[in-house]
Amino acid sequence: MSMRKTFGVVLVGIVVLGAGADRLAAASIDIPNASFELPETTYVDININSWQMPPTPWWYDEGTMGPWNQLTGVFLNLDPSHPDHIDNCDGNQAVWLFAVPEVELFQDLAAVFEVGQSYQLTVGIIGGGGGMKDDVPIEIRLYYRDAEDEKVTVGAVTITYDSSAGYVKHFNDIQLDIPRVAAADPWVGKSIGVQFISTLTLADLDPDTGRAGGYWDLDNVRLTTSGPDFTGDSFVNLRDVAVMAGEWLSCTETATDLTGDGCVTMEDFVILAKFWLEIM
Ligand SMILES: [Ca+2]
Ligand SMILES: [Ca+2]
Ligand SMILES: [Ca+2]
Repeated sequence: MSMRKTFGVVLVGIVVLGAGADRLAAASIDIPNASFELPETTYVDININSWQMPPTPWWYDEGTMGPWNQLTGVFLNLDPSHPDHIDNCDGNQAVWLFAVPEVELFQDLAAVFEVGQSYQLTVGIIGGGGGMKDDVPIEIRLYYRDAEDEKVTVGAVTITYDSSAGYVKHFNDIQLDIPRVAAADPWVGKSIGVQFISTLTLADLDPDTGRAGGYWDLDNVRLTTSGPDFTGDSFVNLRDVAVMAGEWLSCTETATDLTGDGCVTMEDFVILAKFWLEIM
C-alpha cells in the first residue's frame, strides 16, 4: 500500500471519528499563583507562593544593600483613592522585582514542551517605580533545564523602561512568542520554565554611571499553547487535515510540517490527530 493510500485510509477513519469536531487551537497552561495572590497580604510579603528567587549572589552585600530576599515580594494593590492605586491589577495583589543585577523570579511548571505546539507567555508589567532610570531592562523568558539542571533559555523578550512614558500605574501586557516546537529541539518533553529576570550587569551598580535601582511591578502571568491551526480560524478540524493532505509527502511545500524534519509525513499527521481528537 502506498503512503498516499495509507493516508486516505486513515483519513476516512478520522472523518468518521471526528466529523464536526472543532477544537480550539489555543489552550491555557496552569501556572500556580500566576496572579501573585498568595500568600494573601494586608500590605506586603517577601514570601511568594510557588515562585522562586535565586540564592544571594557572591557580590551582593546584605550589610549595605539590605536583605536579598526583599528584592521581590507580593503587595496589596492600594485603594482606588490612593495615588499609587493600579487601575488594572488582576485580583488584589501583584509582585515587585527590583532593578538590581541577577534578581529574578522563576517557576518550573508541570507542563512540558510538546512537539507541534507553539507557546505564548504574557505578563502585565509596570516600569518606573522607585526612581528607575532610563533604559533599565527586564527580560521575560521561557526556559528548560539541561542535564546539569541549569536553566537554558528557549526564548526571551526584553523590555526597557522609557522615562518619557512616565510612571503610570497601569499594567501593560508584554508577550513572548515561542515558535512551534520541532522534534529535534532539545526542550521537547522537558518541563516549561517561566522566568522574569533583571538583566542589568554589575557595572550598573555604579551609582554615577550605572542603571541599577528602582523596581518593576508584575502581575497576571498567562501561558497558552497553540496547536496546529493551518487555516488561521483558531480551530483545529477537518479543514486543517485537508491542508495537510494537500502537502502529503511533500518536502517542498511544508507549512504543515509539525516535526520540523522538512517533510510532511505520518509523524506530522499523528501530532495533528492527537491534538484534534486526543485518540492516540
Ligand atoms: Ca494579581
Ligand atoms: Ca484551522
Ligand atoms: Ca515532518
